[in-house]
Amino acid sequence: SPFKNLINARPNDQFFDLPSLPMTPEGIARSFQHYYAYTLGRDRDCHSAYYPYKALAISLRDRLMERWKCTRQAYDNAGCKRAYYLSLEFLMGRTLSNAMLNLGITDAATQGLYDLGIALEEIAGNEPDAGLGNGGLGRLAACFLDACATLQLPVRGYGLHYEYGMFRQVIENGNQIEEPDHWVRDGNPWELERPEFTQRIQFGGWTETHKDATGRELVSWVGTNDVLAVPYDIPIPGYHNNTINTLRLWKAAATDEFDLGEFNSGSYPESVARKNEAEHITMVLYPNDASENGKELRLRQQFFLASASLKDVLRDWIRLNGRDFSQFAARNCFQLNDTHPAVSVAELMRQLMDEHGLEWGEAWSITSQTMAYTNHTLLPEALERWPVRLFERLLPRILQIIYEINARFLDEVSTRWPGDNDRIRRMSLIEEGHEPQVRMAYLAIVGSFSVNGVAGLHSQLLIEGLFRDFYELWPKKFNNKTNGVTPRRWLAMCNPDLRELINETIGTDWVRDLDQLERLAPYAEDAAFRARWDAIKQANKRRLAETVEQACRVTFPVDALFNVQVKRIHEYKRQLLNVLHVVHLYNRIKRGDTKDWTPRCVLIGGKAAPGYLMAKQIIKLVNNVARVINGDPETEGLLRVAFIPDYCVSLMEIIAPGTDLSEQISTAGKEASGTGNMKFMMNGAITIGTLDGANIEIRERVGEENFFLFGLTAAGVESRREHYDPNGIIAADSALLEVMSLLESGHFNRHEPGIFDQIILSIRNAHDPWMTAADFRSYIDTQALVDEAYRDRERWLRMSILNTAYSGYFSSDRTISEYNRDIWHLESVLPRPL
Ligand code: T68
Repeated sequence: SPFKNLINARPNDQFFDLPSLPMTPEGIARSFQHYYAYTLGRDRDCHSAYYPYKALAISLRDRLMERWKCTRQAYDNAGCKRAYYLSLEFLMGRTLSNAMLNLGITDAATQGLYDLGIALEEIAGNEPDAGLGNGGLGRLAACFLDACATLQLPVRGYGLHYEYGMFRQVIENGNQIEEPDHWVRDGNPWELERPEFTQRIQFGGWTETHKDATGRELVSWVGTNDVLAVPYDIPIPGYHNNTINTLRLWKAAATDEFDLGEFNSGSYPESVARKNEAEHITMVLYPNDASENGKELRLRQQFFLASASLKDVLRDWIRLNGRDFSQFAARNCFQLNDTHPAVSVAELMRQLMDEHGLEWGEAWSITSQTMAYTNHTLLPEALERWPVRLFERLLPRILQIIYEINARFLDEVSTRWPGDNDRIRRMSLIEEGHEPQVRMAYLAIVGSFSVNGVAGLHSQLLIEGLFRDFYELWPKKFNNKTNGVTPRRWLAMCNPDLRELINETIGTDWVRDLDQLERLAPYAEDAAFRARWDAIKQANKRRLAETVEQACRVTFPVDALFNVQVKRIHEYKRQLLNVLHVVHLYNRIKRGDTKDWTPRCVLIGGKAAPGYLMAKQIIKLVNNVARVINGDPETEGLLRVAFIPDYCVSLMEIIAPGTDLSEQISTAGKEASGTGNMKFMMNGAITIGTLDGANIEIRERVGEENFFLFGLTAAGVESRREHYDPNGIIAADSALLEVMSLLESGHFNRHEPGIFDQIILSIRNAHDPWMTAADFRSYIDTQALVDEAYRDRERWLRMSILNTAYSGYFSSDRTISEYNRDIWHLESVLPRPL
């Protein structure tokens, strides 16, 4: 595989020697002391733990800077092809520990600080998460950047510098409260402001057409309200290889032009206050993970990212190559992370034609050979459509171009299928109707040379369903790229004890060649190895139990089965099914049916979109069920339930290593891939899951005997819909009937009558799209098999070891090398010291 070549082509394992910035304990301690005292101006009287964090962060940043510059220069000198990952979200989490790991100075820094009487772990916990994403899609972008840098690929991320990231979730009386996350309030040592690369972005106005000397029609977009885009660069270090790639985040700023009329009429303060409007564009991340809200500000964000990033790339092209664009398509590629940046298709056309003088044909050939689109969902409510009217007002020139793309595209369709008007209506970029809308997914498909899904089943369902017409027209455009996660953060960094055991057993190369974990498989049969594996899992469970105790005031005994479901709260992910099982276990305890009982601790966490009422009620239900169960003396030593507030990247770093059983229980056909499933697997958790998303591939790799499968298949779900009878199912299954009766009796909402009525109705609804009742029996029977397996300690440990051993495929290095092999066609470039 080309992946192997990329790894073998990476000879400079030695870090550059930068004598003024030693990577030794003494060198790091000296930097640390210097920044603490002289840059931050703190001394021993300062008790805030934030400043030691900041002093260490700046010390590390120094050691990134020179390598960062060398990487940039190496790319420029190589004149290589480059790719750009365009995403409205990058869920980076914390940077410090990851930077230390990738720079190979974790031990030196730990020692250097220790010599000053400081514990590194205490410092690292003071870094706020960079929560510039909702969930899987945003975190995938972050894992991809890590893999690109590790594979030394010239890839730059482009995103938005939100002032407020994903809201902080607080639980009050069992309800979710959202609090703003002003993550940069105390400054961000990891970003470098680059005002010299500021771009000017247009909004509003109108278009004017005129002819040049040769009689060619030129369009200008005039009368616009412009906003400045100021870039902030964040370094992305590769693993032990001197490469530092860049994530460039754009922040909106007002121009210094004031409305003259207002200025002269004495409204100076009002005129200055108008600056706010411009700066609002990057104020806040939209917290919806699976539905479009259609807000104008969101479209502004999308265009702002597209326009600024494309201008930046074209400016760079001209700097290095002059105004000849003939080789542009051969040397650039834009990967669109879902349709959120899809307006890039029309904006690149506009810049090439209106700003750089290319003809339509040349511009289209460049655009359609450089854009590639990744789809992350099949849920219809998540598919973006923007009202034509909004485009007309906000982006009039872009709308013209979309119309022209559509006209030419529909010509192609009617040539291929003459007279098939129904097909033309279905495939049009414009959905007609009372309020005509632009279909962003179709714009992305028409404008791209590659369209991919994120797991095998998902990619298959895309071409059979949602994108079927387009697949018939262009079958070769469509491909699959099964997701992956970075083993640096999600194993080597978050599970240091396991890392050391693996290093001792199979050496250290696995960190960038994760397939090597397979060499652990034979050790599943080694009792001494299993004992060490067990001890590490126990220690990680202790750490997780402490976190749960602190956050939820619930005690998790570490010998119990730790059963975890953490992810955004959504009906299709079926946290509700998990709760039904918990209530079923509670029923069994109350009934005295506790022979051969396996003690269980159930942990659920995740955020609900603020406007998603059903998801918020599910959170409330989990909390109420937890309160009743934990407060009932009969459950002591048998069952514990907790909802952990404010699930985020840094929490997952504690949760994944301490989990025994990973819940991946979405309705089959609905979860595009899942990536949490991969993080749990890497850390030796066993999955209970449906045949959905990447679960299917996980099960294929680890073997069916090491995976707990249950539930309907995607095809089964669809064929079941017509004659789905949840009330019949409930009546015929005494376990489910008892669970429903307990819920319906108000046992979990004694003083809050009616609050769970909607949830109960949804389960009993014959049109329940998520078919919770249909999978209940299979789910609880499979959970019983889990209980049995867990009681056989040695069997469980074998399964755990094999899950880690066969998780290599789910490295984002594998995913990225496939993107590169099939879509980007980049070569690795190695930086050299100057
Ligand atoms: C997720 N999507 C998929 N969307 O649900 C998950 N959506 O199966 C997959 O593993 C992951 O993407 C990575 O491919 C999301 O996370 C969003 O967050 C989102 C955000 C804004 C608008 C729509």
